[in-house]
Amino acid sequence: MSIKNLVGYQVLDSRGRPTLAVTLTMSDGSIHTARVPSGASTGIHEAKELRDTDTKFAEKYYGGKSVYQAVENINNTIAPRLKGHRPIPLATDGILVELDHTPDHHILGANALLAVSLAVAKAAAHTAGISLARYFQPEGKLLIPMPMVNILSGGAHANRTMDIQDVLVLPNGATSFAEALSWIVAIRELAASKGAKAGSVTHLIADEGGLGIAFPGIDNALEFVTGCIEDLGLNVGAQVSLAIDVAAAQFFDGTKYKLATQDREFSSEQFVGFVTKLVNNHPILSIEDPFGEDDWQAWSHFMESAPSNLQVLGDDLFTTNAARLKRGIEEKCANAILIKANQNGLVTSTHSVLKTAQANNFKTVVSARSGETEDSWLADLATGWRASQIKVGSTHGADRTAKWNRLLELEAIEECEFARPF
Ligand code: 2PG
Ligand code: MG
Repeated sequence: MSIKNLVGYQVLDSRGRPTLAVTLTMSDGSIHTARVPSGASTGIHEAKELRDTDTKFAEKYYGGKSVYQAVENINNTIAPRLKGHRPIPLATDGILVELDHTPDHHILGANALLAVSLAVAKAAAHTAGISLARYFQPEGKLLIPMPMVNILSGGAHANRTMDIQDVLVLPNGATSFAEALSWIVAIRELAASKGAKAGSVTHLIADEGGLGIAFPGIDNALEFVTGCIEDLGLNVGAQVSLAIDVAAAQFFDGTKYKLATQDREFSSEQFVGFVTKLVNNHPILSIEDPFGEDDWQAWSHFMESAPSNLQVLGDDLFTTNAARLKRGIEEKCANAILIKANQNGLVTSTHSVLKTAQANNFKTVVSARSGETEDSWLADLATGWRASQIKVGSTHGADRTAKWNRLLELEAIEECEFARPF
């Protein structure tokens, strides 16, 4: 079976902004569509997402955010080159790299490359007669990753109601994905009703489906979520723990960390102290991006005294980039990596970064973006790649539930086990 046709076009993401889709038709008539996500708190070292800011396509209605240039790159440059090829991700991704060999894929756009790369992966799984998850792990039990789920949103995802971006929960004591999800839904429901009783607006949801409740300080937000877990009779620590995405690059100006809601600022060294106190005072099992994306020293300094069971997770720090991960491993800056395919640009090279992390005993957390679509490939990749965790935002919004529901489906229909990384 070979690729008969490939068509790129613009669709909308969960924020109502343009993003890219590709529909690939195979010689057997089967059709495979993939849609790419888009971040808001993007790291500066991410692969280049092509938007029509200055191109001939820029038009006022989408405020420079349209992706027609990337569409043209798919239809005029990539499609003619891939037609007739068999859908073999390593080979076709190799052709994509030949067409745009720049490290950040700024010529054709990482969004254009990823849409094609994903559509080919789906076609490859179809050709093999198996699910996309199975395609990456043909034998043995699949590993359903542990969900890390957003309860409270702040930062760039919720009009900066909190300085940090997310307070999340990790159902580390759950024995199945279905059980984990049931706990999380209960926590989020209780958080919404407690927040509403305290006078907050909780029926409006943030970019990733979380609650944008304003708290005077980070400690208050963490205590609030801990209280919700306790009120449900769940054991804090043994069954459910906290995780946070500080997204510190959003408030680090290269010299100072500035917490605007508290009107406080910290030097890099002082912020290491602040973060250390936070993780010691709360049941936090995972902390993401506690420091700026190029403040490598703060990361390694923090790691020296961080609790040994704490997951220190690099998102903007690593941007799913092999060279940055290598440096992080060498300098002992973290012990886990967030994996986002669109930070990298290709399915196979994203997988390769994840495998390097696994080989170096880093935990891997496959993650959605704050701008998502109803596509569910992320669930299959995370499962087929044996990632230890998956982060998709909260439990509200079809863009989020598409992934959770696909994981429930995989758990029901495939031979699976549930990841217990902690
Ligand atoms: C993050 C992601 C998802 P964004 O920082 O981890 O929560 O946000 O997609 O906006 O970069
Ligand atoms: Mg992040």
